[in-house]
Amino acid sequence: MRCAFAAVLAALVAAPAAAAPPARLQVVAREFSFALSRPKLKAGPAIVELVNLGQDAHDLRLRRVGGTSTYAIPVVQPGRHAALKFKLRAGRYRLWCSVANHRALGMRATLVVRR
Ligand SMILES: [Cu+2]
Repeated sequence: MRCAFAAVLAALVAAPAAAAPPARLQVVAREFSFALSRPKLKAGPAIVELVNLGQDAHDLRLRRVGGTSTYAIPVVQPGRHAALKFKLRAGRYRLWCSVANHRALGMRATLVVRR
């Protein structure tokens, strides 16, 4: 029994870095702001969760500065949340809400993704 446990432990320790869990970012939306659970993430797969603690519907858009593709979490109703997995390259990302004029009202943020 003890040997089997040691073997499992050794296998876990030897697991390649590719098996590392994805980075996680939680974005809390309110009128009219975004609060990020962390300002920086490590590049690679990331689970981004949008939590709507406001009274209006909100969505989330992410775009790397200098990049051409925009990642999106579709509209989330008040009191609800949604999460999507993205593969993020290193760089600086702009985050915003694309509903009505929410971006101009303050629903924007910056995220740094490190190598
Ligand atoms: Cu919004």
